[in-house]
Amino acid sequence: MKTFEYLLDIRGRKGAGFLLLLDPDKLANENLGNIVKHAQNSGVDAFLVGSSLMTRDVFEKSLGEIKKHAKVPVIIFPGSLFQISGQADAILFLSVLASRNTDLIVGNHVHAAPLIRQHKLETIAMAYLLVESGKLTSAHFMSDSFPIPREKPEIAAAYAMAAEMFGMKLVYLEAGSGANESVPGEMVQKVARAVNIPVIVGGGIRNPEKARELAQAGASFIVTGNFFEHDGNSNRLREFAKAVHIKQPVTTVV
Ligand code: 1GP
Repeated sequence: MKTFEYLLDIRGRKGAGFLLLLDPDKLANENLGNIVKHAQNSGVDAFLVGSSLMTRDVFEKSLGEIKKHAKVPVIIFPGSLFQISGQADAILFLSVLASRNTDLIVGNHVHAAPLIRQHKLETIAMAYLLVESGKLTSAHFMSDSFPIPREKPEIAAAYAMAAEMFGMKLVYLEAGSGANESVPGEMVQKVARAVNIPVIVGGGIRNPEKARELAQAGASFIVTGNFFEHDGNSNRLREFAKAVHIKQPVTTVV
């Protein structure tokens, strides 16, 4: 099964999918195997791998380690052209639609395309939309994108419609890693109702209640990264997964 079909299947069976973002720049290689095993035993549906800024040359090595232990798909969520590898199952072929830098809308993609084709890597075309989140995050800064105002869900919905009309397969509503505030539920709802393609929501999600609220608002996939990079939080992965899987009975959401 292709990775995108797998994601659609997860959404169909579980109501929404739980994606864990692994940032190779922040995680020590020797810990990755245990993180991956624990995460998938806890109900994580797929791994996203990427970073808005790599300060160490560890992308390939980390990806190899993650892939070695992963039973669920490993999907590159590229922060730059340096994050392309044939070791992954798929790559989010993302366009920062509201960027002021044309290379991030379509430009880097031209350089990436022949390499992706050479690796026979599955591409999942995705609109990446930055949403105002209470602080300037790395994602906002690096993507040279005006964030969509929080109280203007109709702007996000219009971007999502345009993405769908372009033939994109996913829309990512991004508050930015470590955001003060996650994407508003009202915006998620408006976007999810405006398009037929799945909506991914991430950035600043730090508790299962918020994850569930956003899944119930219409997010097809919830992404967390930062929260699980902190010591002790990994024992809460199962709680998050249960909260996101809105079609499954939830017994212990605290
Ligand atoms: C970042 O949306 C993801 O691209 C995850 O954000 O690290 O805040 O969970 P957090």
